[in-house]
Amino acid sequence: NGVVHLADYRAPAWRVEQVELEFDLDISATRVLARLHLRRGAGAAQPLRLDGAGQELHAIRLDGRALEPHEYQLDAQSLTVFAVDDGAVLETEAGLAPDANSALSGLYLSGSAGAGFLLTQCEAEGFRRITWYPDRPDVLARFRVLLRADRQRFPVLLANGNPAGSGELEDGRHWAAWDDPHPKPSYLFALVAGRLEQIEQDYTTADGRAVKLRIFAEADAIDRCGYAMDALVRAMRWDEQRYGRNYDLDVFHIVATHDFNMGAMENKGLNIFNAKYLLADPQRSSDEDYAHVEAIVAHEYFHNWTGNRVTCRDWFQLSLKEGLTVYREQQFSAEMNSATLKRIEDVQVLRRAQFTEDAGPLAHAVRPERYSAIDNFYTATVYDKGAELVRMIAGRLGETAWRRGMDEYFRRHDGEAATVEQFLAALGDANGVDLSAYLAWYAQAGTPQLQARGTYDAAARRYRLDLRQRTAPTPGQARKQALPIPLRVALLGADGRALPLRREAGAAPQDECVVELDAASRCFEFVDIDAPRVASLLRGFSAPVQLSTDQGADDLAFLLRFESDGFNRWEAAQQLARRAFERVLGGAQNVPELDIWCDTLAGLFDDAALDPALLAELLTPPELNELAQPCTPLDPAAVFAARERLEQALAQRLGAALEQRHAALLKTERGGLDGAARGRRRLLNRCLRLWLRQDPAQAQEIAATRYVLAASMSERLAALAGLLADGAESGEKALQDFERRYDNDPVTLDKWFALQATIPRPDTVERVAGLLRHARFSLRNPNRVSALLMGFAARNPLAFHRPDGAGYVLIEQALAEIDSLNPTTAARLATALKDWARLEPGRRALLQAALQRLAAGARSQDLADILRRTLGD
Ligand code: HT7
Ligand code: ZN
Repeated sequence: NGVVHLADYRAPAWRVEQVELEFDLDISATRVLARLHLRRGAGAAQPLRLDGAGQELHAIRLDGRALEPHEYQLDAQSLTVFAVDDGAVLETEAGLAPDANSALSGLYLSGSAGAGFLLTQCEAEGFRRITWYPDRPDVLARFRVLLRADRQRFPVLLANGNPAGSGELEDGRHWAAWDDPHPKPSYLFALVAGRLEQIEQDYTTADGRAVKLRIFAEADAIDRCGYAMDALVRAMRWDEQRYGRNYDLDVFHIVATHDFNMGAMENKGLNIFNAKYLLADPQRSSDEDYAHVEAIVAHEYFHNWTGNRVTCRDWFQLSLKEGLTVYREQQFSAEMNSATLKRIEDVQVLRRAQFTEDAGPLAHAVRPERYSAIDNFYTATVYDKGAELVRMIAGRLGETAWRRGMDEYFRRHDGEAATVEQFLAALGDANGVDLSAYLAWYAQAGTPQLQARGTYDAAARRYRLDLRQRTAPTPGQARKQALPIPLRVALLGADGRALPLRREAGAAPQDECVVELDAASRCFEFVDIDAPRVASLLRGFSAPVQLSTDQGADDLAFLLRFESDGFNRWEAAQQLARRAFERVLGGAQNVPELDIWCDTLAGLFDDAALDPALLAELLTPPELNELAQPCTPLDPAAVFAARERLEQALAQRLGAALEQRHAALLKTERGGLDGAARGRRRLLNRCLRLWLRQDPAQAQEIAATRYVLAASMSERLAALAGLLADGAESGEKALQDFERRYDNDPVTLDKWFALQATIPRPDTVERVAGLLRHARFSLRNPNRVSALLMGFAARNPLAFHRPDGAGYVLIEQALAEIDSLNPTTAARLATALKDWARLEPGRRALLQAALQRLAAGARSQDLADILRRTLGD
């Protein structure tokens, strides 16, 4: 049935010591010669079974002798050779058609046949679409690669490792050889061939290696690669300083493509990037784009140690490299910018993507126990919850012990394929700590609900904190166990200052304590406490849980005013907004929580000491899909209307101050890329959005001007989005202008598609249907699909869930088509339909019917897997 189980893992029966690959590259007919130097692996002698799909076998030789048909067996997914000796050399010759590869896995064409270039994507199982091979991460081999191609058409020929020669051939062809000294699994293989420009920078590692850093892109994009180079250099230094990790080849190459299934890929020495996450320039990129480029360049670079030097034993261990690398990337970004804002953003991503995943039919453990399509497990759970687990463990150890543990992990497993158990063992052993209790976090799906109750005994001067955890059942996991939950706690006094905390009399006082809940419930006591006003719990979001407390709206308002932990200050605003939202949604006319939320924010609005970026975040209630999460049955239009009432109330409460602050910010220097300028832009944009609600006529006029005179893309986008949400005439004119300006630039034009897809109006369905026919739109391109269709289905509940089901039909039809082109992209888009069962009956029936029709016709295993799990079959 194609299901792979963690419990069935067996060490490979055959290993590959070395592999030589020769490519004769051509857009429509590439030849691949593979020479595998084989070694018997674990277990009794078994035939050699290699993975392989979608290619033609032209020749097969064992130790130089052509094999007879009865000596091997070829089917659609494998090649089995029956009698192979230890140390044998197997040669195969394959034929591929890169231009016919619309799945973008294996060897494929980016761009047009006339002008595009060839490249590969092998994670997770793309290498088997290039040649027959034991395509599993625990087979590590040394790769030598020879590329041959027409010089005019393919002047640049790149592969992993160090350059090992190049030269001319007859008939205008040339060759380049590459040698990677570091044994690696096949998923890290890459080649790139085509007409590309490059920028270059010299780098010397802390241990003295001279490295050429190069970024390659097509001619019209190369002048937008400078920021990525800058981020790369900073990431390399940071990994040396924070983790003692040096780069280990003579070159480090990055290539940008417009045709890519994910964000980027960490192939050894040859990272490949979705252009969206590599290109940046002040005119065309928003602040968010810059942050993405910095984070993703760093992420892929950090994989060189967490992923490449130490890789995964099997795909169940995916979070071993992804969770750990996301955590390292988050640390890096926090240190480059504001740590508080970074933490807020990380938690926003977690709540919007992972908590919703954990609460629905696609919930799975960070280390799942089975899969039928591994590409469907590159999820928020594996990445973002995985990073939270690493953060908890790092926090549990403390900074010095964390570094000691990581050093030990690299020392033990460099050059190996490891497991989560080995990771925890290395971290624990290095510090004499047993971390095995954290394994349960990797095995158990679902977000723990943590209940906290505080009581103060004034006579005994004791504060008692009662904690209780519970995790609701998830598909296939009915029973849940208690998890270790570290909780950072402070008690604030009436003046807002942290009270000295002691767990026992005579102990040294601390401003903050970490208590670890290691059972279903427990109580913790603090002694010698004087007059606590409020507890600040789960500071910095110290564990990925949903916290509920007995604190009232006044307590939250107090935290919002006085809490010194920036994250928890923001969290108090979020909780207040959430409570107001719940009352509004329940139909209440008089909502004290709403008044408290607005009044407290109004009190902070003019606080000159408050970071403008943080203020902008404080002024923003949780997103629709976060608010919608607890609602069953779910009426997306009602959720939208209730959130609108919050925004409206806040805008009215702030009144004329919005226009004034907006005007004041306009007079400041806002062009730069530094944190202060970015913060001012963030607040400027938030003020404009609220002002549009408070005084639409005047604010629309200003927004239209701001669109034209914008000092940056962030301002331009905010002005345009505001106008479009309001349905302003000037918004349509600005849209036309945007299209004209960026018609030739796919990365920027995707913003235009996404902006329209997310206009919160019912008739956006017809707009999106029209855009599907736009000359620049193509279902073959994952970025276009993500901008227009994912934007619509995942970020526009009002239009997507239109009661007549037109939004569902639109996505259903597109999905059926994408499924036959690119299964990974189809499966990802289908995850936007996962919440059907929570909808109110009318919408639920319509969406369920669309899902059932799709499931009946699904062609790919990827889409079929998502639909089957979504429908609960
Ligand atoms: N490790 C990379 C994963 C990836 C991928 C997975 C499935 C299909 C296509 C893909 N492209 C890249 C990305 C990362 O660094 O996390
Ligand atoms: Zn990664």
